[in-house]
Amino acid sequence: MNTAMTKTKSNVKTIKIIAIGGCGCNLANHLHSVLDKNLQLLVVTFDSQSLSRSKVQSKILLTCEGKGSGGDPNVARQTAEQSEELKNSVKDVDVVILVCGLGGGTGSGVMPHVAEVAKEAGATVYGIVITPFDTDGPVKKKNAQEALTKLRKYTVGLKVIENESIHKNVPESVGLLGTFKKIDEIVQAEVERIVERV
Ligand SMILES: Nc1nc2c(ncn2[C@@H]2O[C@H](COP(=O)(O)OP(=O)(O)OP(=O)(O)O)[C@@H](O)[C@H]2O)c(=O)[nH]1
Ligand SMILES: [Mg+2]
Repeated sequence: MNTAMTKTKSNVKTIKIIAIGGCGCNLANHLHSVLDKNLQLLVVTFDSQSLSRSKVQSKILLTCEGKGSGGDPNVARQTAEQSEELKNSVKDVDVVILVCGLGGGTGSGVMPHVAEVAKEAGATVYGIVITPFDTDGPVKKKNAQEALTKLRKYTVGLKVIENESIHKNVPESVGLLGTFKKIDEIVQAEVERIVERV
């Protein structure tokens, strides 16, 4: 291999987008349909139905004695910590972009763990997160806040998109689906911005 080729190869960064939990799976379906097919996309969740419906090819199913997280970030995190598949998924990746909705068990528990492991493995880690609606209640809000605090330690950039404020700013006629569509587009733009920059 000549020097020019070596140089070119070493400049190419491997980028992996990892979408976690129910919201992550939904966002990943949108990203799959719009992003450059060369970008690696992985979905991680406890819900086998969401995974089998997902158009994304790389999938990791987390299992905790056949149950889900029960909405508990600690249960989700402990399950994720035992997954060799998840640990291996961030090896030899230069840039990891993590995407999820915070507030439930899976996203709030698993994303900080993956961020930590990816950083330890040498990756530059970005996060894109959706925060709960007011109607999701105080437990989900607390889960989200705690996850955000952890994520700030492991990410070089953390984009926080608030379901509540986006919902307030879209016309009432578009409803919840319109809000989710708008958020899909914001997440897409953020991924594209990161990919362009690295
Ligand atoms: N914008 C948007 N927000 C979503 C979507 N699905 C869920 N959410 C929000 O994301 C947050 C987390 O929800 P989920 O992703 O369903 O939760 P999870 O991470 O799967 O956690 P558990 O199911 O409790 O293990 C909630 O606060 C929801 O309001 C979606 O498709 N789009
Ligand atoms: Mg879920």
